Amino acid sequence: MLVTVTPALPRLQDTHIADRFAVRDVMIAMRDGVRLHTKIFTPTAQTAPLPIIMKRTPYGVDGSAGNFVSYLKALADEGYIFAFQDLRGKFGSEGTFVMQRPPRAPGNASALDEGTDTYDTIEWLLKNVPRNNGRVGMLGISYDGWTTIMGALEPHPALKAISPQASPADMWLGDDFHHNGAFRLSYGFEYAAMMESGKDVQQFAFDRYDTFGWYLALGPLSSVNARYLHGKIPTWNDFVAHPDYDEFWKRQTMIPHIHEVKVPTLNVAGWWDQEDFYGPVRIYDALEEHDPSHLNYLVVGPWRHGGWSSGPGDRLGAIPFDSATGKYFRESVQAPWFAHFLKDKGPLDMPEALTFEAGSNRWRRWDAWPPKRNTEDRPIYFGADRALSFDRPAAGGDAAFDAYVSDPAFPVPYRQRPIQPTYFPGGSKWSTWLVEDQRFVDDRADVLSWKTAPLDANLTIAGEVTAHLFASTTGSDADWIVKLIDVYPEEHPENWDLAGYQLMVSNEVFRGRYRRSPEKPEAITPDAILEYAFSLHTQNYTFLKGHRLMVQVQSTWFPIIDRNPQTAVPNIFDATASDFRKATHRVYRSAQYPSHVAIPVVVRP
Ligand code: PG9
Repeated sequence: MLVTVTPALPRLQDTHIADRFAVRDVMIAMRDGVRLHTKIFTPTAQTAPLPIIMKRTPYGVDGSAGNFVSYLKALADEGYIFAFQDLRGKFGSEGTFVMQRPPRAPGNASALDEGTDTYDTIEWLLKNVPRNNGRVGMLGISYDGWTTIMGALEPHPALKAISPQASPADMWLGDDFHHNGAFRLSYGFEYAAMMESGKDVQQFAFDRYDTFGWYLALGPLSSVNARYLHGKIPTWNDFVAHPDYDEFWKRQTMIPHIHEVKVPTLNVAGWWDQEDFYGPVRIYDALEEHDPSHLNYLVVGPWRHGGWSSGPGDRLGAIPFDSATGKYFRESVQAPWFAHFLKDKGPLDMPEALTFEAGSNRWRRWDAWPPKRNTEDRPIYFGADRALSFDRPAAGGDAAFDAYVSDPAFPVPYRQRPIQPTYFPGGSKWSTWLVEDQRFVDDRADVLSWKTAPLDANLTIAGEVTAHLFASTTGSDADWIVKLIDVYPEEHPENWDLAGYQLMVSNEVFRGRYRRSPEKPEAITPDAILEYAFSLHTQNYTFLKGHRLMVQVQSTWFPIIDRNPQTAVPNIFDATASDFRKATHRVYRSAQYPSHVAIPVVVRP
């Protein structure tokens, strides 16, 4: 069933590279003798010693010259030596690939991890690459961002600046593979198969273009190994063996290893990152707890996963941003930041946190993220007649609610069908699904929406958005998905494509069985009204005058999230078809059970 096709990630043209760089392919021996394939680009025009910028990737370095066309163009124009390396077991490198190889335990000096491979590589580069100036920087997006932060936990002394971009931090709590314990089925399945079917990357061969029906026909998750993977994909087997937040997932995250900002760090995230938004902000937060010298920075733009690496970034899907945010990042943020720390160029004009405020479409500079001043947490309450307002419900107990039947046999699609395979070579809407118009599900009986009146003034939020649901189910487990939405006015002559548009601003899923503990799932008592409080992450956004705020609640988001059987079973990966049952879900909106979303309103601009 698995076939090799073109690599999953797009390759850019290798234009003019031969004229600018001398390119060397080398095999660099690590401390255990395993050799890693590394491509080194040395600028031919510069004779002065230069810093080295390094990127370590599981996606193959043969097309890496494409980086100079856009992502690393401004850096290449500034002048650096570049080194791109295949991780252990991938493409030209020897050894065994381990998905998110955990950092070694403190004090275990004989163990290997991505940090030791980074250290050994830097040691070799300093000795063997002519005309280097003894300083190294590291950067990368997503997996390559993760190798960047892993390389800085016990850094080589020559590592002087890093930019982990869209790096996952915790694969169970909030990044690619799970969110709050809810399994990211389509991503987890397709990514594991892609990375672990061979040394290269291989797309799973679906028998259809719209995978929604494929995942539905799969039935219970046990069919994956029974019918397709046959126990051969280690990461899939790990998903099955570790449904809860156990030591396996806790060993993988680098957060407990962060006790100090050892290297100046530029953290980068995208507000509409469909893969890793939790990670980069979590890493920033963890470093920020130990940053007396102010070496830790954050940039968040209006981007999809890695959207800052190419193109102007003046829009995402249908949403315009009025300026070239990606180009601005590459030329006016990333390049000067590295030049400051690797070439002593300065002064550095960079605030603690730089965020793009979509809606008002401007960059904002903050002295803390989330801001500590000038914002107020304000609850917006769900009310009768699907109204949403700042007024807390005055009356009612358990009689004021809205209800829907959640049926695992008829799940809500997370994006408009057809749902192409995630990294479909023929093009996939995966990368922009978070900005899709939510009207495509708004009229479903199993999606509840509440909305405000049109705003009479702009309303800006900056900071963390949280959901507080008071809800019950007739089943014994349930997923709760909460979406905060900007509803554009029906009258929108400046851009009719956006008239009435429902743009998701914040969102998250919570798997009910983990309400008390991520480690120990518990059945939900049928019909009990319970509070589910969870973060919808930070955001900086302006809801413009005339727009409305909307909140949608639903219990399926398929197939990005696997179907909750709605019956408590010990391990959902072992659930059988008969465990999947319809349930009636109630969302309460009364004085006693005031479901709401708390938003951080900027009270002084
Ligand atoms: N989101 C991808 C990933 C990173 C790390 C582990 C698993 C997946 C990526 O884009 O690299």
